Amino acid sequence: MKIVAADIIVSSPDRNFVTLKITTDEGITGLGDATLNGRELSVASYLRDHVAPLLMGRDAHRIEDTWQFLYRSAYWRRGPVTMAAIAAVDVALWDILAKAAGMPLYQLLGGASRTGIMAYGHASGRDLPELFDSIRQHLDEGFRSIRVQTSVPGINAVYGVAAQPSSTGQRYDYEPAQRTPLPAEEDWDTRAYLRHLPSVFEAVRNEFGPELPLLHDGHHRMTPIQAAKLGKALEPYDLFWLEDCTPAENQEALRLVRQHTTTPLAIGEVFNTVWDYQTLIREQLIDYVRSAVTHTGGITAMRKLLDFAAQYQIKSGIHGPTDISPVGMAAALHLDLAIHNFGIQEYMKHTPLANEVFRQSFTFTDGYLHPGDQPGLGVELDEEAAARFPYEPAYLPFNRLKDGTVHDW
Ligand code: KDG
Ligand code: MG
Repeated sequence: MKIVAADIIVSSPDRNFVTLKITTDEGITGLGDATLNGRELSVASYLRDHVAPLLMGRDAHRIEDTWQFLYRSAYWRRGPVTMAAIAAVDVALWDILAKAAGMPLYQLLGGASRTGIMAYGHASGRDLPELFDSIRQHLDEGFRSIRVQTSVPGINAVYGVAAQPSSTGQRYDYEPAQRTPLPAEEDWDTRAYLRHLPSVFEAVRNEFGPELPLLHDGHHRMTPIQAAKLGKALEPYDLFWLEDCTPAENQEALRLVRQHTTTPLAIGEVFNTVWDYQTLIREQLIDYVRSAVTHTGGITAMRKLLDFAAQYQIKSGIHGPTDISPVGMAAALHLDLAIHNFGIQEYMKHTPLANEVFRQSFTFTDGYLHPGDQPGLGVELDEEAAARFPYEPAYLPFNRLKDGTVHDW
């Protein structure tokens, strides 16, 4: 079965998505998600200009060989653009293989290890009443695990708080990338955040009781000692995880955090290879691997990463915000269902417009996701619908401290 076409489709149904469609001489097509939020066209170009020509005539069955060929023959390794492009090819080839076998992808990955995939939703509020309403709404929608993000007195805009206005005057929502010619500037004050956050978790526990799994995303903003202090302060509220407490490209930083707190730690949505986790996993400095299938080299690489993590009782927590397209989300769900060391899956619903472009077959029932039993990934791309929504430039925001210093966002 030879590859005869590789098309790159850039579409913007409410937000930008980059999709790779590989076609074989047997007429089977496969989809891969190549979306890199705020840098979409660089992956589209990498695929169109440098990868698509190399794929022509290759045997679509040879997934591992194609992965190694794309990784090693570029000479220049790793990085989000390269690894997102390789991931898109990898996922599209797995989609083709599973369609050719007439099976849902998870069957080819070893079959289901569970009946459903526990998912967490994103609750947020500018104050406690708004936050409590948001948690209740998520519980009503069926979520049984909840991420809690909150505004902080003295800070104008904080990542993850849906109802705050964005710089374009729209609801900030869960879609921080804004269609503005320049990245929006937000503000940050770590001391104010560290003072405020434990009181919010105390209030949430008092209102919703001890059972509900609660998560929080620190979004890379703390130094190691600040992260250690926060982890310790949150211990009474029994978090499922504290995510991205430091900018973890410095893996050693997590040693210090770990020495001070038993709050479980999740890290890795900005990582793109197993090498970014080497120290973190070997020294058991984290509890959950947050990589996206789409940013970390696809199913082939994620499987190896999660098998490595499994040797240290570290579990998956695959990245799943709305900048992961329904194609990338489906890939995550097939992997979640098959692996043994599954932890939890992030789930943010895509907008109705995005769902017009991507027809999905995964389900969400009573807190659990399932990828469905269609052959392959179970996602179809409506190319006519995709063409109705051309690319629009959009940037993620960035932070400045009160004195004007640029800070991690
Ligand atoms: O594009 C940036 C988002 O993917 C990121 O901000 C989302 O931190 C995130 C999360 O945990 O979903
Ligand atoms: Mg995150």
